[in-house]
Amino acid sequence: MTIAITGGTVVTAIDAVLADVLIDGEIVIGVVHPDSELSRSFAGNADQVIDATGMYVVPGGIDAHTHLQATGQIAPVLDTFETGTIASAFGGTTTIIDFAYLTDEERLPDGFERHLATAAGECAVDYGFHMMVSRVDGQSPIEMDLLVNEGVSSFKMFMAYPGRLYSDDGQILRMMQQAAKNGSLIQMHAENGIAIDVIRGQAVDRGDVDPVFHGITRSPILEAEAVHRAVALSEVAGSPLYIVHLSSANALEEVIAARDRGLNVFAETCPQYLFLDLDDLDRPDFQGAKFVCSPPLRPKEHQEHLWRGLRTNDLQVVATDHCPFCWDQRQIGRDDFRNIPNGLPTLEHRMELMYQGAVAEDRVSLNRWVEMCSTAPAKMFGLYPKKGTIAPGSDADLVVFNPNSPHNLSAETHHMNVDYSCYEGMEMTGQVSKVFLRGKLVIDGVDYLGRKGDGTYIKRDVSSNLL
Ligand code: DUC
Ligand code: ZN
Ligand code: ZN
Repeated sequence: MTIAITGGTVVTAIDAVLADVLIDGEIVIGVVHPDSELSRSFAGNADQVIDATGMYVVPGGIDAHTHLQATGQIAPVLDTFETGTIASAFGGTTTIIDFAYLTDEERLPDGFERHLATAAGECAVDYGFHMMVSRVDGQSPIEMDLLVNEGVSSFKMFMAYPGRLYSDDGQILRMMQQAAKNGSLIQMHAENGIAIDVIRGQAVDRGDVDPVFHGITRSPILEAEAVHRAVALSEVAGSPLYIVHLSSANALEEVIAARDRGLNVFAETCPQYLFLDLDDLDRPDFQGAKFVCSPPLRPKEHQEHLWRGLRTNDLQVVATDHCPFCWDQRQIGRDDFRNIPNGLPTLEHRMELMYQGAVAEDRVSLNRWVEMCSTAPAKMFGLYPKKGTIAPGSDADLVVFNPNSPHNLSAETHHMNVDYSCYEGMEMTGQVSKVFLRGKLVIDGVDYLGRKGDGTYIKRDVSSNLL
C-alpha cells in the first residue's frame, strides 16, 4: 500500500515546511518538495492520496505515562488496553508507554510477562512498558538487566506511599547504580511520602476530610525536597534521572539547578498541572474529587513556571499520567480524601490541549509542541528515530492536524471510558483530523477505522537523550 499526503505543512521538532509525505507500507520513504517530479509521479501511482492543504502533518504523539487496565489502587482503572488506546488514537497519540506493576508475589520478569500477555492483541496503538519497582533485594538488579534486554529500559520508583509502593533511599540508590551500568532510566515519583502521611493524618484528625485537603496536605516543598534528594542519589550513583509528573515551581527549581550543573536530570509535566489548579479540587458538592491526582493540582501561580520550563527545555516531556476513575468510584473517599482513587483522564486530549496552551495561546513554539509531545519522549525512551519524527525510514505514524477547527472538549464526545471530563467545555482551536498508525489510516474525522490489535509491542532501546 502506498500513500501520498500532499499539500500540508510538515512540522517536526526542527522544521515546518510545505512538503508531501510519501509512505510505502508502514514506513515513510520520502518528505519531498510538493512541486517535484518525484512527488507528482509517486502521488500519480499511489493507492491513496490524502489532501492535507491547510493542515499540519506532524509525527504521531507519544504518551510516555499511562496506566491502563491497572488494578493496583483502591479501585480498578476504567480504561482497558482496548478503550484507552482507541481514545489515544482519536487524540493523535500513536504510541503509549504504560506502567507495568507487580502484585505482592511477583518478581520483575513475572510482572512484565503478565502485562505483555494482557495487552497482546488488545491495543489500537503501539505500546511499550516501563516497570514499577518498590521491593528491592539482591536479585533486583539482575532482573532489571533482563528487562532491559526485553525492551523495558525505564523503571519507576516511589519516594511516596510508605508501606505500599515506597522505596527507601538505599533501595533507590541500588537501582540507580544498576541503571548506571545497564543504561536504563530511573523515573522518580518525587514526593516525601513519610512527611506527607503525617500531615494527611493530622488533617483527617482535625476533620479536614474534603478533596481540597488532598492538595493542601501535599506541599510543593515536599515535592522539591524529594527531587533534590533524588538528584543527589543519582549523582552519587552516576545514573540519569527522570522526574515523572512534576507539578510545582519549587520542584522545577531543583531540576533547573541540577541541569545547570550539567547533570543528566530530566522531567515531565502533565496537562493537568498546566490547565487545572487547586481551586478545581475545592469545587463544591464533592466535585473536587474528580480532580484528585498525585502530586496534586497546585495553586494557579505554578502554571506560568511550568510553561516557562517547557519553553526553555528545563522540562522536556509532556505526558498525561492517564489513570481514569468514574464519579461512582470517587465516592469511596466521601468521608476521607485519602480514600479517593488517585489519577485523572487526559490521554485523548494531550495533543489538542498542548497545541492550545502552547501554540494557539502563544506560549511555546509550534516545533516545540511537536518536540515535547513526540520527539523528546521518543529520544528519552529509546524509540527514536523509528518514532518521534517524520523522516525517510521512520514509522508512518502521522497526524493530520487542523489548526483552525474550533471545538469544545466534553465527556459527551470523548472516547475515554469515564463519565466526566476534567476539561468539560474547554475551547480548543486545533483538532486532530486524520491519524495514521504505521501507514494505516485509523482515524478519519469522527470515525475510527482501526481495530484492536493494530498496535504492536515496541521493544525499546535505552535512552538516546543524555546530555
Ligand atoms: N502516580 C502516578 O504516576 N500515577 C497515579 C498515582 C501516582 O501516585
Ligand atoms: Zn507517581
Ligand atoms: Zn502515573
